Amino acid sequence: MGFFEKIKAGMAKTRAALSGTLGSVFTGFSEIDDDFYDELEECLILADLGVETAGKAVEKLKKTVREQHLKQTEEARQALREILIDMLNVGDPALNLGTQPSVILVIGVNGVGKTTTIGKIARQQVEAGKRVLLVAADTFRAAAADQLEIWAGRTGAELVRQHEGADPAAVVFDGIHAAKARGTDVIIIDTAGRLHNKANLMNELNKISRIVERELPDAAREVLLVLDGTTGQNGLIQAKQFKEIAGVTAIALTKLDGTAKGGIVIAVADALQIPVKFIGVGEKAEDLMPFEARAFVEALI
Ligand SMILES: Nc1nc2c(ncn2[C@@H]2O[C@H](COP(=O)(O)OP(=O)(O)OP(=O)(O)O)[C@@H](O)[C@H]2O)c(=O)[nH]1
Ligand SMILES: [Mg+2]
Repeated sequence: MGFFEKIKAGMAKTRAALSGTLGSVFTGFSEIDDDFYDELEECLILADLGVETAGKAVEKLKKTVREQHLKQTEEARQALREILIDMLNVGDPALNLGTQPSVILVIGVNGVGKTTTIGKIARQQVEAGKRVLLVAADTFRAAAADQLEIWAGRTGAELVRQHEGADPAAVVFDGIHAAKARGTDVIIIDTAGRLHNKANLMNELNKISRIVERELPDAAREVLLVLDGTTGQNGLIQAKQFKEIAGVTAIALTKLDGTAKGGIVIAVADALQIPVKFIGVGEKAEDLMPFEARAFVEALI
């Protein structure tokens, strides 16, 4: 399956929902008038762009229609595509892995798909010829490290883990030293999503960040926030909190295969101004796609 087909298949539920609603807006109205804009905005909100982002997109469309004297709704469809692509382009969509080693710190609340996403990224990096080390800094549950170990075995990545309840920052310290000794290219750190409270989580993430900074001051670093695409606007609230406490540099949206509300990708990029770098479209190792704004929007609209 090609890249475009894969996005289309992964986003099938969103596409089905949108082709019904958006399709009837673009074909049902013969001219671009207020009713057209109202209906369009409603469709975008339903697809989970959110009130704010949908409103912004429609305002931009009105401006383009005015400036370019567009008359046909089909022309408006083309213009909307370009507007949404533009709204998604908020930074470099590629991972910054320019140093050896480089570090990806993966964060997010429990169950969103952090560990699975790490396994999928490991697979891509190993396939690209990189030496990858997974660090099990989710020491909250023993099963978390076991799950990461399975992914390491499956993808050909290496693993550093300790016992349940170990200090996550100490595991990261171990991982970095192992990476330096072994000539690792990419270190990927798994963290706990479930902690007693927000202050606790913040302390732990801070501590891990400080260790990385101290031990690898010149390394390229990504702080990848994983969000469950099916949680919609709630995920967005979570994301804003993480952005505040953890200096997020990149976002992965998972489980888009399971939702008709894939427009959340646009809402997240627009609201946070942080690039979406991956989308998850299934549970298997190959079901993670590097994000490409144009292919994404063209698959949707
Ligand atoms: N359909 C689908 N399922 C996914 C996707 N990504 C992850 N999952 C599933 O979501 C569930 C949770 O994934 P995990 O990777 O364990 O999530 P986590 O964030 O590490 O969870 P904790 O370690 O408990 O915080 C698993 O059943 C995964 O298979 C995706 O893109 N699509
Ligand atoms: Mg996990």
